[in-house]
Amino acid sequence: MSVDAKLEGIELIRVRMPLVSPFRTSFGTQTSKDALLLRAVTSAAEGWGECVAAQYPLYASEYVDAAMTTLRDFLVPALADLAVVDVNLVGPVLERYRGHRMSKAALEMALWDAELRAAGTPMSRALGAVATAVPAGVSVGIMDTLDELVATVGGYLEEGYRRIKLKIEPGWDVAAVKVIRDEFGDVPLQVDANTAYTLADVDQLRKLDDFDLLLIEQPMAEENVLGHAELARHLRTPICLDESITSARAAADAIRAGACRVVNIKAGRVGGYLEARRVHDVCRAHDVPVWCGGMLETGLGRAANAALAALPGMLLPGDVSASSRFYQRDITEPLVLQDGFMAVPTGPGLGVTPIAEVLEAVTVHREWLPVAS
Ligand code: NPG
Repeated sequence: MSVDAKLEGIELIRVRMPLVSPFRTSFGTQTSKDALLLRAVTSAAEGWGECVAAQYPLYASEYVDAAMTTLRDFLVPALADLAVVDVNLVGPVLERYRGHRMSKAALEMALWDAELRAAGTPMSRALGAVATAVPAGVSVGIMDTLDELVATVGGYLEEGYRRIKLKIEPGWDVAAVKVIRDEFGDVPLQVDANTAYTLADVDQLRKLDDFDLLLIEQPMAEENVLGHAELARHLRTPICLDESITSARAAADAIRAGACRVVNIKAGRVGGYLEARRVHDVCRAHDVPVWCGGMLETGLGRAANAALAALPGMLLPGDVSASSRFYQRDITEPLVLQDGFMAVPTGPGLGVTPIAEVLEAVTVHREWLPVAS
C-alpha cells in the first residue's frame, strides 16, 4: 500500500446477534453474541476488526465493556504514535499496556485489513497460507440429554463437518463420548473441558482413553501448566492447550514442560494474528500440530480464521464452521461449507465486508474515536 497512509480514527460498533440455538459450555450458556467490531478509517482504505471478548469474563478475564474502555482510553490514543499504517508497528506501540490481548488483536486486525485492502493483498497471502480451503470442524455444546446430542451431531455430520468437538464437564463426559462413538463410529472426535477438571479427576479422564479421541482440550485451569504435564503422564489421549497459551512464549514453555502435544490457536487470545502466526511457527518447529480455534465470530473474524487455518502447521481441522452454525443471518455474506471444507477468502484483506443494512439492524452502540497524529 502507499506507505504514507494515515490512520484517521477507529469506530467502535457494538452488535448483538441472536444465536440459532443456545451454546452451553462448562462456563455458561450463551444465547446471543455480544460482539465488538472495529472500523479503522485510514487515508487509503477502511479496515474491519472484531474483538472476541464476550459479554461476561467467563472464558477469559476480558469482556466487552472492559474492551471498550481499554480501547477508548488507552489503545486507540496510543495509535497516534503510528507514523504510518503498518501492521508490524501496531504491537510495538501497544506493548507498554499490559494484557488486554483481545482488544489489541481487534485493533491490529482492523489496521491490517485496511493496509491489505489498500494494497489489494488477501490476508491469507500476507499470513503465509498454503491452502485454498480448510476442513471444517464443529464445536457441540453440552445438552440436556444424550438423545439431543446424537441428533445434533448427526445433523452436523450430514452438513459435511469433518470433525466433531464435544464440550465436556464433570457429569457430561464419558457417556457423551461413548454415545457418539457408538452412533457414528470412528468419526474424528475430540473434547473440550474449558478448565472444568482438576488432577483429582485423573481416573475419570483416563476413561476417555478408550475412545481414540484426537485430543482433550484444556482439562484444567489456565495457570496450571505443570499440572497438565503431570496429567499427561497418566493419559494416552493427547492434551491440547487453549486458555493457557497466551503467547508464542507460553506455547514454547508449555511444550518444553510436556504440558501439551497439540495447541489450539486463537488470534484474540494471543493478542493478534501476527502473534498467532508466531505461535504456529514455534509449534511447527517442535513438530506440535496446531489447529485454529473459534469464538463464535461474525463473518469478519470467521474469514480471518479461515486464512489462519490455512497455514502449513494447521494439521488438524479447526473450529472453523459455517456462519449458519451460529447465525441465521451473518453480518457479511455467509461463510459456507463445500464438501466439509471452507474456502479461504481471496479478496483483498479479510475478503468480506459487513452488509450495511444487516449491520445496522444488529447494532446497539456506535462510537467514533478520532486519532490525532
Ligand atoms: O466454532 O466459534 C466456534 C466455537 C468454538 O467452542 C468453541 N469455542 O472454548 O473454544 C472454546 C469456545 C469458546 C466460545 C470460547 C466462546 C470462548 C467464547
